Amino acid sequence: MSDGATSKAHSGSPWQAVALTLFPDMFPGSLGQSLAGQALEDGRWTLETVDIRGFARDKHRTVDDTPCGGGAGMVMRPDIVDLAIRDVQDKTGGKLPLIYMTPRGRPLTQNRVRELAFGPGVAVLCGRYEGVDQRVLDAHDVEEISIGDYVLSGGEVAALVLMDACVRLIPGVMGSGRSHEEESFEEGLLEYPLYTRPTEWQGRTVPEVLLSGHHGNIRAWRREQAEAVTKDRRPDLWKAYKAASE
Ligand code: 6GU
Repeated sequence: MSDGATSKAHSGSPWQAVALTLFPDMFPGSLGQSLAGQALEDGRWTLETVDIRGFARDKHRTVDDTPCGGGAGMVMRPDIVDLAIRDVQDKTGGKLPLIYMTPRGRPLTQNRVRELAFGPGVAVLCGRYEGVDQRVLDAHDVEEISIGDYVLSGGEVAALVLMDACVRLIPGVMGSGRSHEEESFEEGLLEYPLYTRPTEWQGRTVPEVLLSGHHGNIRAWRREQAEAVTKDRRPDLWKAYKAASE
């Protein structure tokens, strides 16, 4: 592949990910492996970390303090986080959307992933402790995103999730796999079940239709299966799908 590798949307400069974190060694983590890792090596996207602790100036390099009003845990200081954000903005020309990973954020969706993947990249602030002082989030108009209704020990793993979801959409990263259009969520349905050889395994067979070679029947069967599993497991998605198809 030569030319199609770089889309117009990326206009020459590769998709850029920046993580602002107290644990830079957690990157690239899983993104250094497999297709994302190969694409990183190939220069289809870039990843930089900014160590927030590098902006602490006291001798103990303090980045947090106790919550105003009391309560458990510690809060990341606005002045330190602000310096890290300004450093990223200086280095990137301020063109990257700034995202803070937090369970308080709006839920991440494939639609938002697609928008971010086709933009210049992302700068992702990873919180530790109880979180970040709200004033620095307000001052920089930060977008707060959650990856689900459970609590992680910090934003780094969530940032890896967000970046993974984006990077796989960058042209050339997924190789010669199937188009994104037919996969889960792109149509608002969960995926149909998958089978491969052997056609009989421990007395379990592959659904006959998948071995029939009749592509119309296969498509119809997969659609039925996708609808059934979505209806059963995700009434929220099912409702939206029904509303959209009316
Ligand atoms: Cl984005 N961050 C953290 N720290 N915990 C989470 C989360 C994000 N999404 C769900 N739990």
